[in-house]
Amino acid sequence: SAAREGTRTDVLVVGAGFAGLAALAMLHREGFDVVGVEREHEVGGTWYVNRYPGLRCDVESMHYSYSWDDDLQQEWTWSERYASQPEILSYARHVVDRFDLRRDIRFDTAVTALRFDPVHDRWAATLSDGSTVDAQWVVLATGALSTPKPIDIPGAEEFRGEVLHTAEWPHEPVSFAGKRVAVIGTGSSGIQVATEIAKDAEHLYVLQRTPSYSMPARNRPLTPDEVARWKARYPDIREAGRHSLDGLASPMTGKNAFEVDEHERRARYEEIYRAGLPFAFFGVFDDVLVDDDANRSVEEFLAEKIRERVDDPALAEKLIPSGAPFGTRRSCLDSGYYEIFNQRNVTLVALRESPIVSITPRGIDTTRESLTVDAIVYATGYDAFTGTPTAIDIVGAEGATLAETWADGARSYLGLMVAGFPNLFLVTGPQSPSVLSNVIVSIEQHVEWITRALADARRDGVVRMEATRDAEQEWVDHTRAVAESTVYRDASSWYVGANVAGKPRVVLPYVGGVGGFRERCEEVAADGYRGFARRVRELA
Ligand code: NA7
Repeated sequence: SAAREGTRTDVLVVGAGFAGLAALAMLHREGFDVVGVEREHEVGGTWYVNRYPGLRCDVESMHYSYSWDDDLQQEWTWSERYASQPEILSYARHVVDRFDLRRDIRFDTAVTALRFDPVHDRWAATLSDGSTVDAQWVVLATGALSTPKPIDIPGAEEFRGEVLHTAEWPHEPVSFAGKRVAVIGTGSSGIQVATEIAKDAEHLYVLQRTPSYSMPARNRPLTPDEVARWKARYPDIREAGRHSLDGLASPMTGKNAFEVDEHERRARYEEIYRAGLPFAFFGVFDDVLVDDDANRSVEEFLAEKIRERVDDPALAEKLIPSGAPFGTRRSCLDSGYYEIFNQRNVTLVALRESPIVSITPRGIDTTRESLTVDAIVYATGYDAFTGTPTAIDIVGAEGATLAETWADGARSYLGLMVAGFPNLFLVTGPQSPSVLSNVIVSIEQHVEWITRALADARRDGVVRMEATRDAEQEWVDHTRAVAESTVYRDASSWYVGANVAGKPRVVLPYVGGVGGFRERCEEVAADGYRGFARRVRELA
């Protein structure tokens, strides 16, 4: 509409997922004028577009929720230990309504271009409906896993049956009863969706290139008592999470794996496994993510568990990961995944032994066989961290696009800003802990920091803020050094961009933990935003 053309605002927030909603709410509370833009029809981000059967979060629901408003956390009640997608989406809707954020958001609208105007120190945004927004600040709350990786299998467009992607699931229910189905991919999405499809499909082929470690979620309804106990301790639980390695404050022994005897080591692993807490393996011993032998002790434990769950020993071996250290590929939570391979209607297709040659009109040809299927479900993952921001035509202060700036690998200062792109903030950006933590804790920390930076800028008359090249380089070097000192040096997953052809290898998440990262961010802010150039408005 005409009224919308040329909107002027303090802050443009791109995306209305969990990061965008937090940004809208906190900036609002701080008195900023905010415009939110969301390409989908509803809030929720990944929890809106991902709606495949079996989808659950791998962080416990009591942790996977905002902590910045005590009334909110006290009044909302999760029904299950690990929330399903519909319940997480209801929570996002509840938040948007409770804080009256909906009227600030333009739905079904994408930001297609962002141009920085160095004369006025403002961003000009072009939206997909042709309108424009002129904003002093931009917050890219576009998610770390929000652009599916392009389908890179020859012949994919030839297939005449039903085609589904876990990240673009239809709104109408999909029935697999009586169908022959192929699921391609065995990351979190593939494992969850295959487990559900195995219940109805006439036949399910699980096409596995790289196996993941998975463990039972032990999901169950939460009892009113345990919810009440948890809520009573919420302030302490949240505070502990904020200063921990993983945002969850999973218990840590403070010892190295081989400082304890085998009996005790196993007992610890059993405890974590029985509790269904995948993140707890990372810090149970100080050296699990650092020392190869310590790491292998977790792998051996989990491999044994897989062997216990699969009847056919030869098949079990194919389902056990090898090659990349535990933790360098996302470990998964499942609700009966390995057991589906004991069913007669499920076949594992090990692509390491027989790679896909091409997709055909009727199915999938591997080097060994032709599979005829009615439906193909792609669970092939994302162009993580960089896919969504580089799809927007963003031109910074010196005329370079963000895509050009990141051509040799994504870089940022503290995951928050990119040198050359003043007044543009990222949430869960590259080199922030984000996906290696309870992402809600990371989101809150980033958004709180950004909100305070903007409030301080307003107070100080700062109109332009940007990361210096030196500070950015130092942070990139630091994050690389931290990664090199851990098993992440041997990662070959989307954590390092290895899943997308031609993507430069950079350790994308900061592996040093959320607590240390928070401290660093606090220090920087307290030290006059060290490493950021802040320019004060010139008075005429
Ligand atoms: P992931 O974890 O990236 O998994 C994608 C899977 O798809 C993985 O097993 C890939 O195997 C497989 N894949 C990708 N392309 C192909 C081709 N061409 N052929 C065969 N197999 C392929 O994505 P998810 O959606 O499961 O999970 C993403 C995150 O969302 C997850 O970590 C949670 O944080 C939530 P590969 O490893 O490349 O051999």
